[in-house]
Amino acid sequence: MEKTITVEKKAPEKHSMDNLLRMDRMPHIWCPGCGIGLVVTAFATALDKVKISLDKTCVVSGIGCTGRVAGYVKTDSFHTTHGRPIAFATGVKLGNPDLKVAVISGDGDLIAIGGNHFIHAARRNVDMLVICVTNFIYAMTGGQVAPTTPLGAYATTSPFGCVEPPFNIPYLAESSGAVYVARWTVLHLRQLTNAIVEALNKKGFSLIEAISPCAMYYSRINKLGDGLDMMKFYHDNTEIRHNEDTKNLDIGFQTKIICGKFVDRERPTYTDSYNKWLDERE
Ligand SMILES: Cc1ncc(C[n+]2csc(CCOP(=O)(O)OP(=O)(O)O)c2C)c(N)n1
Repeated sequence: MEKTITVEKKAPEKHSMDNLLRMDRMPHIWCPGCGIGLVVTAFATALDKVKISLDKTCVVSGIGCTGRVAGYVKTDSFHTTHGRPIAFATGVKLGNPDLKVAVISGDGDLIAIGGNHFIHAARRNVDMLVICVTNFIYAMTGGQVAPTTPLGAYATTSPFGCVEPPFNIPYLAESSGAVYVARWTVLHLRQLTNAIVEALNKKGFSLIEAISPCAMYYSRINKLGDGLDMMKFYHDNTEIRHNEDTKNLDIGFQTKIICGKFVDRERPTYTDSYNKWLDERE
């Protein structure tokens, strides 16, 4: 007699972040050992903790590996042009001030081509959270030198080592007017998540720098091993110094990385100042 085998069809397992991430877009594009996924985890966990309605949240990214984040979060989101996420985010915030606006993008996108938008949004204190994923290189386009590449580090466009001094991003943010400034590596997932929670609860321009391995380009050309080796490096070479003067936060090639919360202050936001000005004219 012929045997009939019945296979029970199992419903696909629900992921714990199903309500926060667009699972239909998985698998994501990031390379093994890349840290951007950890930033997304920290951001999604923070969103869950602050209990802001996803309908009231908007994520904006530029172009680059990090720029892909906007496609994976289950909020309204914009994957904008290279260097312009802060300009788009400013428009979103002014168009609908009730929205919580977060920009998640790369160091090249935000600080090189988008550097002007960064300093002016901080100066105006536009109410938004900017998470800058610093991997020290232009990753998506093949490892060109970035405005964060440490002195002496190799990149495809600096085959003899980078001769340009890199930006100290927390110092740039503070001097431009940011009200909240912190830096964590992706190894510090809990602290990074807590910083995002704090910044989401804050009014004004907040900057969180997330130091993240690029195991494909930065590590390979500089012979730093794989993603795990970079995480071990963070483990052994980071120092937490809350309230450190941001002038002291330069990052050299494979030197100590100082993490912590450096700035937490109040200033009127752009919309506050604008509304006040309008009220006074009426
Ligand atoms: C106007 C414009 N110039 C250049 C590019 C090419 N480009 C795409 S991504 C990128 C660099 C991305 O680097 P970064 O922002 O550091 O992000 P990562 O890929 O490292 O996450 C560049 C130069 C582009 N898409 N548009």
